[in-house]
Amino acid sequence: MNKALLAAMAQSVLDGEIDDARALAQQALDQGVTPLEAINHGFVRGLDEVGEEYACGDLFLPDLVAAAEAMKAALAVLEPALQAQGSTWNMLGKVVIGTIQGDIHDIGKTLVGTMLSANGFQVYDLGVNVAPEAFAAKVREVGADLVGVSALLTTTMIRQKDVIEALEDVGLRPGVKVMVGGAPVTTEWAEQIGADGFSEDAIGAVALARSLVAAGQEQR
Ligand code: B1M
Repeated sequence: MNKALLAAMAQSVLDGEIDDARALAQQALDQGVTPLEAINHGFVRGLDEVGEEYACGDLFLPDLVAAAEAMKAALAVLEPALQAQGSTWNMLGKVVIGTIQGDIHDIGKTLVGTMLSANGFQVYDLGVNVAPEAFAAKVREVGADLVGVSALLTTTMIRQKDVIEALEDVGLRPGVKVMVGGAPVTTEWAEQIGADGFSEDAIGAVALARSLVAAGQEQR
């Protein structure tokens, strides 16, 4: 793996340099670096550092915004390649995914959605700031097998529970499985709120989605 290239990717996010991030993403693809390597070992490291410096008070909100814009520029180049790497199309199940109400972080959620889609799931991405009732309505509309609820804030993860309640209120549980994720979310939290599973990253989310959907289909 090209360490200098990966370090430059992280730095482009840290500096909020959109053009650099885009060019480095393309350079990675040209050099045969896989999109996931570039994301996880390059660009995300920059975001993590921004997050740490923000928490210490060394960086401020505009820095977070600039870093996110650089990250998105890189993802715009890498996501089509990620999609193209997916296995041959085989509809494994329907997934409704979104970031919970009150939360506008969408980079991780979108990555999870892209990976699910690349691996054969039909994905309905509701975006960010999604009300629990909107998750339930979409599940009913499309006949989804699985709901994925992302949360990046300790103040919003508590609302993941409301999605489960919204599904129960309209009689869609336990037929529809619920997967939760996002930086503050843990296995213990998932168990506490009655979710069916938690994954800490996008690759794990694909494996989890496969097993949850298969279990749901067996139960029917
Ligand atoms: Co925000 N922010 N932010 N922010 N931000 C964090 C989360 C924070 C940890 C930074 C910090 O203080 N160190 C902190 C949260 C503290 C806490 O609650 N404990 C924080 C804060 C405080 C805030 C604001 C409140 C700041 C303010 O306004 N004062 C504000 C909140 C706005 C709101 O949502 N209401 C805010 C705003 C923003 C921006 C808009 C500027 C921007 C987001 C832009 C965007 O998403 N379009 C932003 C960013 C960029 C971050 C950090 C730096 C990076 C997040 C990110 O995209 N990571 C973040 C610090 C950090 O996490 N290092 C931070 C990369 C991404 C690939 O990882 O999202 O974790 P992640 O997703 C992973 C896994 O978690 C998992 O898979 C993904 C891929 O591996 N995963 C799932 C995610 N969802 C999943 C769903 C699944 C399964 C797995 O199943 C359904």
